[in-house]
Amino acid sequence: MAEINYPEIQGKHYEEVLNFFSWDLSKHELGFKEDDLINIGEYCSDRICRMGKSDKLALIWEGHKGEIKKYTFNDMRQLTNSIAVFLQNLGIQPGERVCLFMDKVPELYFGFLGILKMGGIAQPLFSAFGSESLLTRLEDAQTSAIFTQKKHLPKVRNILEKLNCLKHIIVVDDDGSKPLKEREIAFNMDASARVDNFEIYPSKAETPSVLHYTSGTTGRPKGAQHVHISLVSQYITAKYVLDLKEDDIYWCTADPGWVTGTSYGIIGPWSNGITQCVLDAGFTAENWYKFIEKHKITVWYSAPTAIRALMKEGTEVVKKHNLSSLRHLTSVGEPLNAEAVLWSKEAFGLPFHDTFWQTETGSIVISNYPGMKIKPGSMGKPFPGITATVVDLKTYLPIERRGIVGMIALKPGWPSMFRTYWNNEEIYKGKFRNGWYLCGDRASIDEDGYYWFVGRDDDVINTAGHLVGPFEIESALLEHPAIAESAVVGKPDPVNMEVVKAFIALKPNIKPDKMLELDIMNFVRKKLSALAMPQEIEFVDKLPKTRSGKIMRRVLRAKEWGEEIGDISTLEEDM
Ligand code: 6R9
Repeated sequence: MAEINYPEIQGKHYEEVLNFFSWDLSKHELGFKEDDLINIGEYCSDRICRMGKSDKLALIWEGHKGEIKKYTFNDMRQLTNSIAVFLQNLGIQPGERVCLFMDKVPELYFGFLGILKMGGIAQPLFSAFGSESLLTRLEDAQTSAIFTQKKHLPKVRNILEKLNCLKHIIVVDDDGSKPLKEREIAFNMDASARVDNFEIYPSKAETPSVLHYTSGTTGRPKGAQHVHISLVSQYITAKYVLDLKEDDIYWCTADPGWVTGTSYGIIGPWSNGITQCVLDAGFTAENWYKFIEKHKITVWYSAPTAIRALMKEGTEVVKKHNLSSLRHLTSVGEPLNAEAVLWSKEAFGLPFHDTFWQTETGSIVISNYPGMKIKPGSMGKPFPGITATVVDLKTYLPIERRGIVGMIALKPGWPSMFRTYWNNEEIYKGKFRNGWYLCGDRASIDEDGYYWFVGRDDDVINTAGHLVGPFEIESALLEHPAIAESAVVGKPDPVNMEVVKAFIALKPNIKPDKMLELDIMNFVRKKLSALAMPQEIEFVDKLPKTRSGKIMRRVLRAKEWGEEIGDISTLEEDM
């Protein structure tokens, strides 16, 4: 085959790239040929070392006490091997699910790659999840092993009885002070024997890699299943949308419990051989600016919630720090308000570039490409390898006229598209119409081809950039002894975009009061997570329902948002 001469596209104009882009460009850059083996763990560590970057820093990690750890690509290569060997010695087989349930410690990042190197399926879960959230997802995936820290161990122990599948609980920070229990085993990564040579699992393009749980409107959370070839998308979008270059110091603020933290907090930057920083500490504007200044961060990937929180603190605190290292800012997770873009230009001298994608898409699909004219408030245009449109809400046909709101739809076929929902082929199939994958979001496209986000097409709540399903919260609420019925909706919030609001009907003879309200809030926080906890509770006598008995969340939501209630012909009776 003749060698194709691919042009360099970094820094090129969007329209120009659109004309010649193909996914083969990414494969070509990665040296990947059809039918080759491809293992994300290998591509992110061994391959980078082979390129002569063994001594380059892969990870600069800072903990909440200000402690710093640094690892080169060679350290990472060896330590991910050590983890892979450790899992093999436990008897974990390729294809088994191994969960990562930790704060943003180095073991989380290297554990992810180690699991992939031995052929396991990595299942990252947010460490703030409570026992119930954890149980649902481990049960569904029939997870064999879990990496965790001492502080999260009680939440795992709580549900162990119900989880026969879970054979190994690997504690990464055990100091021997308290004896471990049944099925628990200690693993100290930094002290582990470094493994220089490991026979990496011969995964192919379609071998399952990552299982990311995401919330839906009804039913249990769904596990979006990804495969190793996803790297082709994550690599090239990290390079051309996040604009990562050899000498960059990159910071992705997302937790790998969510897809941004894996696609662009692990795979994207490291497959490009880029140094990245991780801050495992709570948010304050001061802390964040200090972090950027100290590590001379150049490219920053964050979220509107965080940006709005920074805006609240004002520009005075920005001026106290030298943030001149920053050169490219990007955002994901929720609509990025025009004000936030304008503010960031004022505060940092750089606009945030909005990017749109989902757990299911695995990589950025719509974005403000570097160099593209930014229209503040718009998500930008489809990435060159992505065919996108908006379709009519009823016919699912592309809307030709510009400016009309429809559902965002994508032509399947890009490498990082999810392959199914774990155990749920039915719901997976339901996401496609007329050959289009439906994102579940509404938008319009303007005359210049820019996409403008309108809202979600379902009842899923987007709080601080994290999706929470009303069903999971309602189910937890029903377990509270005082509650007869509940409906959960998103309520507008200036910083988090939405917060969870619960409408609750109590059991007969139970009177609402402040104590009960707090008790209910805590009940959900412990069971699920702080994100899922209702920030507001409204006690009602009964909930609006359809004649067939379905709760009409739409009606409650419209009230919260001051919107038209819409068609209520199926409402049981007048409210
Ligand atoms: C990566 C990620 C996906 C949902 C998505 C949409 C919302 C993401 C957005 C955005 C407006 C943006 N969303 N990016 N809404 N503008 N730039 O967030 O994945 O957790 O699966 O959420 O988030 O509603 O459908 P995930």
